[in-house]
Amino acid sequence: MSASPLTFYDITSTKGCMSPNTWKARLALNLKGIPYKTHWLTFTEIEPFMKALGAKPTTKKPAPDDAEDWYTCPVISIPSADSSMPPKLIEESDAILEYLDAAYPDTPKLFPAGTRALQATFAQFFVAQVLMPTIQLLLPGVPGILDETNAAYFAESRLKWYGRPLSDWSPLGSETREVMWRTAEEAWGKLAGVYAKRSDDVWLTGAQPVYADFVVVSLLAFARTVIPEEEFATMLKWHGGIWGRLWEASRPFLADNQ
Ligand SMILES: N[C@@H](CCC(=O)N[C@@H](CS)C(=O)NCC(=O)O)C(=O)O
Repeated sequence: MSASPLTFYDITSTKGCMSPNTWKARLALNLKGIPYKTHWLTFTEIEPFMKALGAKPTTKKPAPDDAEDWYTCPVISIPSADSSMPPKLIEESDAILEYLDAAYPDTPKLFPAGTRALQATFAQFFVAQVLMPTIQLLLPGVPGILDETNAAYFAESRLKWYGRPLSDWSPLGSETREVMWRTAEEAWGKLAGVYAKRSDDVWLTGAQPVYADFVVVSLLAFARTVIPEEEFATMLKWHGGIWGRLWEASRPFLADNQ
């Protein structure tokens, strides 16, 4: 491990950190109190920048661009103790969290011993049952927090990949959006049922948040940046205010000014 701070590559917006995947890694760095400095990139800067840095793509782009590599954030760069050696790069949010647990063993654990498989199962449940019914309310808000070039990139790429203009997905004030919110509330209700089984007041496994909690909090953090304030406030009141309490407990880890 090197003494100089690591560099955290994140996506910029008018609301600061916005991406749920970069939030997950940032929440982990903040929880662990690891010094880092953020290098902000716009969406259109990511691919050329990551290629020049020597970072690996994390996946292929969605169809019809699925022959092309997809360079994404977050990525972290850890300076080598020997300054003549290149920094170590870690791409992909889950890989970053696993690395941080291993490289900083004296900090709070995101994967306490024996929980990795169960937490992976939780994450799969969350994506299928909670994120999927919520995401169509969130993604249309992304262009509104980007500059003109990046708003156009985001809207055009998503139209190509998902087949419909983002502006048609869930227009503000529409009946469609109302119905989607009711479906999302039910989906988050299933998650509230899971959280109801924990013994601690807030986090899933005890006094500290773990990976699975940050999977949830990172989607809330994304939602806060891309939906109207009133909608976010309503989410926090659902299911007896459980998400509001989770959000409040997350505040110490939500800074994005490092
Ligand atoms: N599995 C990856 C996914 C990362 C990802 O999809 N990042 C998005 C932001 S949420 C991105 O960088 N997108 C670039 C683009 O849309 O061109 C991870 O967890 O890090």
